[in-house]
Amino acid sequence: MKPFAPFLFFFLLCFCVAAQKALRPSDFLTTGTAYSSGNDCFQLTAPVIWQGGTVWYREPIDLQESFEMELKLFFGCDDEGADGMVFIFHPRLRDGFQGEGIGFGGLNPALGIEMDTYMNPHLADPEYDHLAVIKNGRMHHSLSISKAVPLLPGSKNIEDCKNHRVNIKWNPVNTNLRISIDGSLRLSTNYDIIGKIFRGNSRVYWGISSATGGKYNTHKVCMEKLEFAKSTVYDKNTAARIRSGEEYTLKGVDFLSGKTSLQQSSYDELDKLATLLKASPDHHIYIKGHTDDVGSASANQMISKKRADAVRDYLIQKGISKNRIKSAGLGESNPKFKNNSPENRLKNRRVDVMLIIPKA
Ligand SMILES: [Ca+2]
Ligand SMILES: [Ca+2]
Repeated sequence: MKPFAPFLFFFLLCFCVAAQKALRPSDFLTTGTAYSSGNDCFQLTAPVIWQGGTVWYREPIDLQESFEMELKLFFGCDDEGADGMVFIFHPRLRDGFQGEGIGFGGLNPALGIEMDTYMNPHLADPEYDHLAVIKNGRMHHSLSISKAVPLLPGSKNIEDCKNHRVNIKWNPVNTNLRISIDGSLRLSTNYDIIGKIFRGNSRVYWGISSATGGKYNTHKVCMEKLEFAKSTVYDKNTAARIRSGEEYTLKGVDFLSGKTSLQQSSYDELDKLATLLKASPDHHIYIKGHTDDVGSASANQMISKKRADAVRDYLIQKGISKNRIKSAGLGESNPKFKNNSPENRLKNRRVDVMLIIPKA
C-alpha cells in the first residue's frame, strides 16, 4: 500500500473534501478460494481446476461520488490458461461462481469490468485476452455495455507472469467509466450505472472475482490506491437544472455586507460547479452578482460585478477557460427577497449562475 499523505496534501490544495482510508487486509472479505497473501495482496485462485474466489471491500461505496482505484493484477503464466478476473459493483457481499462466469456470471444487479483470458466461442468472446464492461451477470458479449477490446495494445497476451497496473476511474457527473492498463487508456464508456443497473440505489460494494474451469491460472490482486472525492459533484437534480439553462443561486456563496471577496465556506459549492463545467465542455456559464439595498445603487452595481468576477476568477483558477465565462453585476435591482431583515439581505447578497450552450 502506498502512503496516503501525498493524496491528502493534494486534496487540501484543491479544496476538495477527500476521504482516504489506509486499507488493511481486515477491510476485505475473502470468499471461495481467495485468501490474503500479505502486503495488501490476495490470491484469488491457484493454478488448479475449478477454483472460484472473490475479494470484497467490506464497506459500501456511494457511486454518486467520484473515485479512482488502482490495482495490480497478475493473470498467471500460461497463455492457454483461464479464466481471468472481473472487477464488480454489487449491492451485496456474496460468493461467485466458477468457470467461464469468472465469479460474475449470474450476479444481478451488478456491473462488471471483465478481464477475460479464455475464449468461449458461445459467449462471443474474441480470441485475444479482452476487456469489456458487462452487466447483471450476463457474460455474452451481445449483452455487454461496451464492445470487447484487447486488454493490452496489439492484442498481446496478458497471462505473461507479470503484474499489470489496472486503473479504474468513475465520474458520476458525466457517468464516465475509464479503464487504463499499464498507463494506457483501454476503454472509456458513459453509462448511467446508478439509474440503469441499480435502480437509483447508489450504495454498492466493490470486489474482484476470479475463477478457473477445465483450464486454469494463478490469479492475484494487490490494492494499490483508492481515492474517494466526496462532495465534489452536484446531486443529479441540481446538475440537470443547471445544465438545462435555468438560473441557479449558488448555495453557500455568501458575502459580508459591502465585501466582494469569497469566503472559504464557498469553495465547496464552487468546486462542484467547476467539476460540472469540466464534465460539460460544450456549456458556457453566465455569472450574475447581486447585492442587498444597503448603500448607493451605483456602489452596489460595482460591488455586484466584483462578486461575479470573484466567482469567475475562482473558476479560471480551477482550470475553466475564461472564454467560457461571462460575468455581470446587477446591483440591487433584482432582489430575490424583500430587503426587510438581516436574513433576507444576506440572501440577496448572492451570485446566480446559468449554463448555456452557445449557438454554433
Ligand atoms: Ca492469453
Ligand atoms: Ca471467457
